[in-house]
Amino acid sequence: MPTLSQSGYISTNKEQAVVDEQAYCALEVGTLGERLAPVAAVSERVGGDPANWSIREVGDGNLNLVFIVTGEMGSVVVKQALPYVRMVGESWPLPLYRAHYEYYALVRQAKRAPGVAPKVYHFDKAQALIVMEYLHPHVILRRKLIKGERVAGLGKTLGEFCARTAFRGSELSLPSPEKKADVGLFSGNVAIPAITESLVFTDPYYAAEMNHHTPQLAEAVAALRGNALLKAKAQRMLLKFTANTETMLHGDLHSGSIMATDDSVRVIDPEFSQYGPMAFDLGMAVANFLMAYFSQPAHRDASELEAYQAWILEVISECLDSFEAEFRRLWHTERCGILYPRALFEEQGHDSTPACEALLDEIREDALAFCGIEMHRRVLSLAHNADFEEIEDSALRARLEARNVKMGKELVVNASAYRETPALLALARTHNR
Ligand code: SR1
Ligand code: MG
Repeated sequence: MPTLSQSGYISTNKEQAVVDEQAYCALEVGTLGERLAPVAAVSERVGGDPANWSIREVGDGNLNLVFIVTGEMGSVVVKQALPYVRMVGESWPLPLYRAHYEYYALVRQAKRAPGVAPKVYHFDKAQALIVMEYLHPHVILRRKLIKGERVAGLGKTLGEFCARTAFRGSELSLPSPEKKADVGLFSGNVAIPAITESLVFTDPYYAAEMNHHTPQLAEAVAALRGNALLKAKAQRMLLKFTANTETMLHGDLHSGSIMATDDSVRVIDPEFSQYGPMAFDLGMAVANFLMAYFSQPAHRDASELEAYQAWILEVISECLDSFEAEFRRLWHTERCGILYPRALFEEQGHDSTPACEALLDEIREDALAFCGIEMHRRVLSLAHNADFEEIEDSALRARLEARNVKMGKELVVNASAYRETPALLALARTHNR
């Protein structure tokens, strides 16, 4: 399959590998200090003698190397793409150019939703390497949700982040030439969207080669895969995902892409960024909260379970509500692109509020359908999430996963019925019984 090479020319995968291999060299703990000492962005922040730097590889994601480098003055994170999928190995090559898109996305997120993404200190295209802010004492949100820890402002921060990036990355706000140029730029990222297109939208719905699921879930899986209406709706959502370049997405907004303390929330890891539908990130985030919710009976004592699950539902509600509140605010204060221009509405004495509400209805409905699909893929396709995966008792795991799978199905085929948040939360409670 042709891909865009680092030089910007279309090439075959084979040529890509040759180009990359000439300059690229994967970092190692033993040599990282020596290699990055000449980079001022690193040495000035870390400080002291590079020979004394403490260097740890902490990457626990599916794709990349991630190092924390600490010296006398401070710490930085160094993230480097590998030329293959880390969780699978060298048998699944993956172009290094994905690091460019992660860098482009981080820069845009910093402008569109300030203060949420990590600050970028240095980018090395040939090495597919980004040096960025060390978030401390933040930990991966998924770990906190499994432990039963609360994060103040979680739903609000995420809802606002999704609204700001959705609105300000679209032609509701961006000058049209700038937005179209950006769509062109990001369209060079072929390999990463291809992962989402298959692992998220397609593989869960048939016996794809890399799939796996808990054996006792077989009946629920068969029901899902036998549902042609569901498969058609999932493919309709895939068509929207591939063809609708409304805004720049984070593209992988699960609870492993969020870091938090008790009261601070940051969004990391936008390497799956692409231009796509405004509803996508919101739907992914809500799906990951719902999966945390359904998995709780395996992680909590009865004494804490009800209250903690109720808190997760509050987070979902806050996330959806603050998305809409922030989107409405931006609609009225920052709508300066070619879409829904004031010349057609306010300047003609027409209130544009109904147009905004109709758009929000569509976004909510699409978000819930994307949400249901994400709930399916995380228990049926290749990359499962720890919320369920760490449940050792496979019978219990299957029971909880089945709740998740069934609610996901309802959201995909009947999303419009859950437009109002109370209806969505009631559906979750019903499946949780
Ligand atoms: C082969 S990559 C598997 C998954 O990891 C990433 O975080 C994405 O969610 C992707 O679908
Ligand atoms: Mg990731």
